[in-house]
Amino acid sequence: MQPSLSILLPLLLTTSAVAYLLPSPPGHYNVTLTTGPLIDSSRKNWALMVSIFQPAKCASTVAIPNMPEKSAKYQAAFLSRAFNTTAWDIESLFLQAQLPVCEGNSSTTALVKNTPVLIFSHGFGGTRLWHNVVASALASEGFTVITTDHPTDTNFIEYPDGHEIINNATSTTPEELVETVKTRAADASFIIDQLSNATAMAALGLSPFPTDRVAILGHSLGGATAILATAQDPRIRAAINWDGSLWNPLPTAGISQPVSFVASEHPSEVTWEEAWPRLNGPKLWTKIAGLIHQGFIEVKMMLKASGQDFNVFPEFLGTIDPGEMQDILVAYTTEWMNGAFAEKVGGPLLEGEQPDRFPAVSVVRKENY
Ligand SMILES: *[C@@H]1O[C@H](CO)[C@@H](O)[C@H](O)[C@H]1NC(C)=O
Ligand SMILES: *[C@@H]1O[C@H](CO)[C@@H](O)[C@H](O)[C@H]1NC(C)=O
Ligand SMILES: *[C@@H]1O[C@H](CO)[C@@H](O)[C@H](O)[C@H]1NC(C)=O
Ligand SMILES: *[C@@H]1O[C@H](CO)[C@@H](O)[C@H](O)[C@H]1NC(C)=O
Ligand SMILES: CC(=O)N[C@H]1CO[C@H](CO)[C@@H](O)[C@@H]1O
Repeated sequence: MQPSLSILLPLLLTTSAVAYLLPSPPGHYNVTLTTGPLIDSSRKNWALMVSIFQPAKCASTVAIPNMPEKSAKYQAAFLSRAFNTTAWDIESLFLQAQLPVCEGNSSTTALVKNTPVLIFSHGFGGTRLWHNVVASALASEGFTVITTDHPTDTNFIEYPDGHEIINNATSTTPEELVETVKTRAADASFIIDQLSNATAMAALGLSPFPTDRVAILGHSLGGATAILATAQDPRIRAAINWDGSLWNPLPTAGISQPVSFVASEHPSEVTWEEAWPRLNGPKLWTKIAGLIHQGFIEVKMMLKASGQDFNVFPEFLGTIDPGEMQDILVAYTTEWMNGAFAEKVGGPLLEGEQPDRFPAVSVVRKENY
């Protein structure tokens, strides 16, 4: 049942005016964050804004804005429209969120070298900035996590030179989505090209990354992007799709890399059923109770971190505790990547031998490992 607005409003206004800290990454490492553009001159200077989360050991962390101010304001207005409410003080929620990171340039910060890489692709009309906390959590497990915008459809992109891209599309056709996913998959392959390019990395103040252990993860259309990119680019060694319908046909020969599908509570996914026989490697299809499609966006995590009731709007955000959701996503993603890179997908969690660890997770299908 939807809480009445008169109850909600005073609660939110009293608690959200001060800056608050998002959760520290839970893994073995602290995390540094580098943001900047990667520019593809072969595609008319197509410019991807990326956030690169790297595992590190550091003496102290600093709290930085979770999003630049203009982005925070845009996302707040965007989600107020999407959720059809003005009752929520979502602008303060977004503006006041702080992310704990190591100072990347500090002499007391030691980056972990030669880490595997995970590329993250957001949903249609979303932004990479909706997924900072989970990206940071995954990085703390020992991965370099790169979240990217896609100029095809990211709702708002703020570049360091001050220019912006606004994509305000509210609807699209299946044919357009097929083309969008193709461009997004090319974005992922371009990022992998750039990772080993010392010039491109130096422009971000980074050293090149090894690209022999790269995986891709995405939410919604980003999940479809992950699957197409994996079908096309053999450098990608594992794919994880968070609740994304597939729009593009898979190659007849299928996909050989390990593929994991993570479903929200919505009814059985027809395009996944069709794709399943073409997944030739280890494959796992899980479902998370209490999670709905938009629930992967970190709004509930922000509500919880700022001390507010996070069970507002269950119809938009689901009922699962955001901390529990993140623990599930991080554990399964970490195990899936480590198994893929070791060419030995398995272990108690992925074998379904730890049913009590995450009771919200059920295995729908599992094969080839
Ligand atoms: C948005 O909310 C208003 C008032 O609560 C309602 O009248 C309207 O139908 C809603 N619009 C949509 C698209 O749900
Ligand atoms: C470290 O980087 C931050 C921003 O990333 C900058 O404000 C600060 O001046 C830098 N410190 C040094 C010592 O370079
Ligand atoms: C985006 O679309 C919404 C509703 O369709 C409109 O209210 C809003 O002003 C638009 N924003 C921009 C920046 O064009
Ligand atoms: C490396 O990146 C730079 C800067 O983006 C670009 O000019 C150059 O063509 C790239 N080199 C290769 C081999 O892709
Ligand atoms: C695992 C790790 O390095 N944790 C450190 C992260 O940073 C804080 C300081 O802000 C340390 O207290 C932790 O030990």
